[in-house]
Amino acid sequence: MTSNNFKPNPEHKFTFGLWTVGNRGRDPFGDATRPSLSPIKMVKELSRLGAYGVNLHDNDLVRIDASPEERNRIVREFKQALDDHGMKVPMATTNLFYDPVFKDGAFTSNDPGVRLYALQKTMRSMDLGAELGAHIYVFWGGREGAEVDAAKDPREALKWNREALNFLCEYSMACGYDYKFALEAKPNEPRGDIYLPTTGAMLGFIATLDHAEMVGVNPEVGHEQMSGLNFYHVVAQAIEAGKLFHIDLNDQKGPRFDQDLRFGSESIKNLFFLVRLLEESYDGPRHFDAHSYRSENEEGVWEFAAGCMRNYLILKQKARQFNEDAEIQALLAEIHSSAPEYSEPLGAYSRDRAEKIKALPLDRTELAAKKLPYERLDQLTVDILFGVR
Ligand code: GLT
Ligand code: MN
Ligand code: MN
Repeated sequence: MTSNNFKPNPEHKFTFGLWTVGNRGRDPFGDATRPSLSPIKMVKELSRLGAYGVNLHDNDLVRIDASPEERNRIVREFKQALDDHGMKVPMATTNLFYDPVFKDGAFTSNDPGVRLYALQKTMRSMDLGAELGAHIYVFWGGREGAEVDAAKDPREALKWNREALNFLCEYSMACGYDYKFALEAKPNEPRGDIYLPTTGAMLGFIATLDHAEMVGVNPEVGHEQMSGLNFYHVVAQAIEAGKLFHIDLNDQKGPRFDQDLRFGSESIKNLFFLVRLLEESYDGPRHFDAHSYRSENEEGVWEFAAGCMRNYLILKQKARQFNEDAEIQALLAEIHSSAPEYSEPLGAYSRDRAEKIKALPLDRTELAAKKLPYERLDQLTVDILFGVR
């Protein structure tokens, strides 16, 4: 199989954050290892590689202290670059974590002045995203957490967070922006603990919002793995709930600090099932929220970006192979088979149905004796992933 089989094009809807390919390799222990790239250059290079678009925080494009004139000039030039290279901005978000003002939270800061500033910054950033054509708005509350639980009541923090999101849903509708909000969870880092630490917690919280229908989730591979969770299961639940509004694809070496590694570089089997699931039941952008190793120069950054897309397309091809494999399909049919009298759907409760179930001659020894050839099934999956089948 030649590499041409895995050539990305805009129909694949691959997107990258400006902060991802723009990552300069800084970490808490070391400074930048590569020079900064302009947003226009990133648009150009990503388009050349076959991406569909770029996503951004307000300050990835417009620095926090920019004058209105400067802001307008930057936006005009950026829009021109998007047009020139046929690139979209499907998602926008707010940087509510970098500036010192957010040192103890944005929407959940103890200080009402900071909470208002966070709201003001978000509304302005939503204006910017709408101007660039975004319809998905991500909320990653990196500073919405605590180290010192004596200082903040988490119930208060949740209420403040809810009030802010309710307000912003109304703002979006009043402006005719047509945004879908996507909430992104992370268990910790940069805070000792971040509130609403998993996508499951986010789903519970969303149900308490005034406009729950406008709000879904933006799960990130590494963030759920930091909590020791199975990302495939996380995403399946979000899809089943009709709440997968966006996705952050990357990779991670186990439950440690957030690594944002190249998609498909580590968790190959789990991401294989993920891609198979996304291809079956998710239509939105495939966004890579990852960055190149700190040891790379600019050339390595484009290698990294191409690698994310390539790995996705390889896994997509493997998913097709899995679905078309006669032996695998026969095994699945065997695994899912059961006596016809037990195969009708459970259906809604009725007294009659309950009585019938209670009277069934279910023999647990017979049920337990059913053969489950999972070893063979899993080995065939591994053979496919290893490329020997
Ligand atoms: C930041 C974070 C990501 C979020 C981005 C959106 S910013 O890089 O690590 O996981 O998705 O705010
Ligand atoms: Mn993310
Ligand atoms: Mn991350």
